[in-house]
Formats: sequence, structure tokens, C-alpha cells
Amino acid sequence: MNSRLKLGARSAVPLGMRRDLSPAELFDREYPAARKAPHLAPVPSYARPLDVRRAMEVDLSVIRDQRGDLVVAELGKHLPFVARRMYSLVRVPEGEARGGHAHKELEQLLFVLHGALDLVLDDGVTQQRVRLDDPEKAIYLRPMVWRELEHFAPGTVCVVLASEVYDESDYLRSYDAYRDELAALGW
Ligand code: T46
Repeated sequence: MNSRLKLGARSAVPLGMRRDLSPAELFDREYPAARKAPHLAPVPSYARPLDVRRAMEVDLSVIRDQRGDLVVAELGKHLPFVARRMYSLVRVPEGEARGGHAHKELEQLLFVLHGALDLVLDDGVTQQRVRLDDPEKAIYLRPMVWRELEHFAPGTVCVVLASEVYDESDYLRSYDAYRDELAALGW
């Protein structure tokens, strides 16, 4: 009788309390809050904040052996959102710049698979230039970070994982509109 009671009590303990949560389970628990208030959300444990608010650096995992390096970006370990789209910037002509916009809601993880570029970030107050030249280093951008990409080295391959499918209405493509949106949000 007693042992049956104990068994029943044990099975009433929520799943997450009985063992360590996996990175993906931790992500599921913490992410809804981050999504609701990205300007207040804590920095994920695996990310380092940059000077620009809502922008962070993430070290991807590398598995090295004699066949080469395998670089991993995994949900809850390096990737702070569910990726619904991937796109890449390739064959960028010398001297060309890209970006020049912010996103209202989109989150992104950017990294270069090959080559190098300058990512110029701006949160409306602080600007920061980050040289991306290492496939093991990624930049996580929460919403409302103005970005420009320039000084692409020849042959650069830049990959972006994005939290949403393409939606032009998510873009703020003028810096004035970006500043107005920041003011409206009170950020
Ligand atoms: C970003 C930087 C790093 C689509 O139709 N689907 C897509 O998924 C994307 C990303 C773009 N487009 C269209 C929209 C434009 O008509 O492709 C055209 C070129 O896009 P855009 O001028 O925005 O490209 P970039 O390189 O300036 O910016 C892109 C991303 O749009 C943006 O989210 O953060 O890369």
C-alpha cells in the first residue's frame, strides 16, 4: 500500500524535475518569454553580448578529425530559435554592400562558411563593426538591430538561419523608419 502511494507520488512529479533538462527542453521552457520581450530577454548561456544591444556572439561547436572539421549549430546549444528559413549570400562582387535594414520580429543567426565580411551593427544608440571571418563564430541578432554587410572578401559564403519565413513587411528599410519604430516601442 505504502509503496503504491510512493509510486503514485513519484509519477506526479513533472518530467523536467526528475532529470536534467536537455538544451532543447531548456529552450522550450525559456524561449516563449524571450519571444514576447526580446529587449528584456536574458542572454542565452552560450551567447556573449556585443556592445550593440540585442546582438550576441555565439561559438559554434567544432568536431575535428583527420577528415576535416564539422561545425554544428544546434537548437538550444548555439541556436536560440527554431529556424524556419536558411539563405546565403554568395558571389558578392568586390566593393558591394548588402543589408541596410532592421527586422521588426525576425531573429537570425549569421555566420560565414568561407571568406570574410564586416557586419556593421547599430541599435539606435551604439554602433559596432564585427569582422566575421571564422566559420566557428556566429552572430545572433534579435529583432530591431540595424545591420549593414560590407567588405566582403572574394568568394565569401555567408549563411543566415532565420526564425521566420520571408515577409517583406517585417523589414524596416529606412533608418528614419527604424528610429521611429524604436521610439514607438520605447526602446
Ligand atoms: C538580412 C541580410 C543579412 C526573398 O524573396 N526571400 C528571402 O528569404 C530574402 C532574404 C530576400 N528575398 C528578396 C527580398 C529582396 O527583393 O530578395 C531581395 C534581396 O533581399 P535584400 O535586399 O533584403 O538582401 P540583403 O542581402 O540586403 O539582406 C538579406 C536579408 O534580406 C536580411 O534579412 O539580414 O541578408
